[in-house]
Amino acid sequence: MTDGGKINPSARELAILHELEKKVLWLASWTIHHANHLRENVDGVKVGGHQASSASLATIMTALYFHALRPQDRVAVKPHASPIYHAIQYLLDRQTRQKLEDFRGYKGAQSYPSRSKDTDDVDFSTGSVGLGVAQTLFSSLVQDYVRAHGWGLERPEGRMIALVGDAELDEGNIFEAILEGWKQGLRNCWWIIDYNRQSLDAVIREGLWARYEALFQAFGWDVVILKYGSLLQQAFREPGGEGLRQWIDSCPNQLYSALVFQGGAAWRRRLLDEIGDQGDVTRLIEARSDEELARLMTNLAGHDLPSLIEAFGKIDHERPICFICYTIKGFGLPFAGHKDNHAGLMTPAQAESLRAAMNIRPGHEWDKFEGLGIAPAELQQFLERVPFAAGTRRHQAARIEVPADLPVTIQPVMSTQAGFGALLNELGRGTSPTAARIVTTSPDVTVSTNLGAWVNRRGLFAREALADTFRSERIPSTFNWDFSPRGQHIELGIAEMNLFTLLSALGLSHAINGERLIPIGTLYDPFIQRGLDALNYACYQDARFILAATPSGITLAPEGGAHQSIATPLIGLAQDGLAAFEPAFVDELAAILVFAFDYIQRDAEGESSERNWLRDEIGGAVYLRLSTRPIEQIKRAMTPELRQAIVDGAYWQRPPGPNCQVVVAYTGAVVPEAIQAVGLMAEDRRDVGLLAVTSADRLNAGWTAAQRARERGLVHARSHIEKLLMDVPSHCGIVTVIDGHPATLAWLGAVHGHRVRALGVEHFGQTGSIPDLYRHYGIDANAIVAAAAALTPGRPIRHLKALP
Ligand SMILES: Cc1ncc(C[n+]2csc(CCOP(=O)(O)OP(=O)(O)O)c2C)c(N)n1
Ligand SMILES: [Mg+2]
Repeated sequence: MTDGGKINPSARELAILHELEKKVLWLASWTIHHANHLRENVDGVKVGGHQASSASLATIMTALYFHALRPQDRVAVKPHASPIYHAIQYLLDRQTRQKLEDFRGYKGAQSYPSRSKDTDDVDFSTGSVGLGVAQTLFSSLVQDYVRAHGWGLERPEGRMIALVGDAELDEGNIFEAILEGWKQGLRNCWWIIDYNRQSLDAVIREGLWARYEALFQAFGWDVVILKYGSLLQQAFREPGGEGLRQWIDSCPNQLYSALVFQGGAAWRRRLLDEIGDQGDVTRLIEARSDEELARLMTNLAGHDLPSLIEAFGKIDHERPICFICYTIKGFGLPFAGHKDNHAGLMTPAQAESLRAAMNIRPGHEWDKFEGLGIAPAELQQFLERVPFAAGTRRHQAARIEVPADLPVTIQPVMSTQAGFGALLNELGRGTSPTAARIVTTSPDVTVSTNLGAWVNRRGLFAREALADTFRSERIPSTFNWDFSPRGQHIELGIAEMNLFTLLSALGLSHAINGERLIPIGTLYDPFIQRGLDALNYACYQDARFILAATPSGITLAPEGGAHQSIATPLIGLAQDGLAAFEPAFVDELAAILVFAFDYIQRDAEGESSERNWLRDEIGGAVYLRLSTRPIEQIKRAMTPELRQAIVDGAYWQRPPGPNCQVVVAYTGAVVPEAIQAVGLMAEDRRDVGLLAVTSADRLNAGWTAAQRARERGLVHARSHIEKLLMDVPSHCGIVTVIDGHPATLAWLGAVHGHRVRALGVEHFGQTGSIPDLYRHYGIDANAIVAAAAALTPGRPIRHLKALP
């Protein structure tokens, strides 16, 4: 049986679908028109890009949502088709009239479908073109992962569907995803290309469809080209029809678009000019009025419900499919086909003529069944039985029990990256629920980010088992590279965009598959920027994952500037939905990881905690910025207070005395320099304090939130950093130091008005040893001492010159 919907709906069902198609186009157009012309528009900003672009998908989305889709299917809708999506949800009683009226306004339906901000069950957010498309592919892989592990088998398998703008395919991340999909045996994924041959600026290149066809086929996809609607197909069967077909096939995109815009009389002139034969072809043309001719010539399959329904219904396999659907941008609207129509808006007069054509009485624009030729009761009954709308779509998944502590043997000298590997190795050894739900992934840097030991224990994931030939041939190798459906590591090719899109899919599994995963992705810290938009996208969708980025900063000194990261701490600070940590010691990392396992599972609505003013109950994703630099570890007991302070973002490694003149605040791998500098200053500056900052991000967020709370009248609100710095005398200076951009910690001075000198890295590194580079960029002990000397009055600090 096919599950793409019945191929042949009854004539009555088809008639209803035709009415809904009209209604969807009307509601979407009115929503946009309303936002532009009718709602008070204080800033004068007009809606761009929605009207023509939405019309292009009205028929395809009608065929899908009201007929072909099932509740288990998940869809990424092309960004500018948002009004169509919201209109469909409105008809299905899942969207309110108020939100349509407020489209693009405060708390209204979102301009681009948003999983986190819209209330009408958006499956995947879109907006930054290309990302939602790739998201469907990775969501299919995650569905396979979940099922291969024996979870969620009681639920039917869904299809992951993307409605793709043709110009979206210019985005490279889509091609990275296609290649990865092929490697991973992609199934159950449909990409429906809205082939309107227009982008934002222009009409697209001729013959792109042929490149797409070859490309998708090369990666194992089925390609279905939907070009002619049923009216055109009938006309081709008439005498002279073949001549018409040949003319259409060789007509340049630009000309076709221009004729669509000009209408019936222009079609007639052009066709008669070019293929008129005083015989069959001429008769075929002349048998139609201008209006009929325009209707015929714009009857592309993407606007033809019977063709679409048949094509979707016919699919009886699970291989990935690319449908190339010919459409007309702005179909059914006055500027259909015009190359400048991307931001085209209907004038009030045009809206009135559309209203007349749709039989909508003034004052009844939002009525669901206004102007339709079928009785409301019958339409309502149909809508109530729409398969897509039956059943739960957004799932819940129970919390996975997480350990209270992570035992690990800490070597006397160890890097945080090695500590991360050791912690996962320990987890991999056990049988805890956490270990069972962890899924790791990495873009070809599994071994070099220390995931090797974990992968050796838990294996690689593939739907088909594949043994490691080196192992079966008994060739010694440190790593066991066996693939199986039970494996818990997804090895990706080198594409950070894919890493983040996969993390986004894994991190939404609880809601999409009803099965919670604990995703951990590793990559080199500098390459976060390579996939940054996808990371931002994952966070915007509220996906939950742990990111271990290592190595970081110029600590990877001999590798040179191309492998060093400067800006990532600021990304950690600024990225919404991502709690960033940069531990210096392995025991701190263990405490943070315990927190992270829980934090990524939280989803309570709630007020900020009065302890740290962070929105901790809401949860989010976690970013760990780690390092390969071996650091002498401190032997200490992990008390509950210390654990809490590490998670809150900072603690005193050496508390400042009452007469403190200098505080050194450090983050991460520069801890030896900070400790050394404090030791050197001890004789010449009183009561020097050493502040360990484990999360500039959380400290900063808590501080901002506490200030806001005070401004709203909660006078007692105090953030963690305010409490920590409370007793530091006002004459004291703070030297901050990080292997990353100095702005990350520079704000610490503003908390209580202390003078600050912020040390860090601002320029591309070069090759060298760590001491070379730390000296060069002024983040070594000498530089810290010099900064402290300049910042605080007192006698010259004696060791300053003595340092190498
Ligand atoms: C990453 C990114 N770059 C640029 C844009 C701006 N933009 C929005 S839509 C669009 C063109 C879309 O053309 P197409 O995908 O063919 O959709 P159509 O409007 O034709 O349906 C562009 C450039 C964006 N949204 N995202
Ligand atoms: Mg287009």
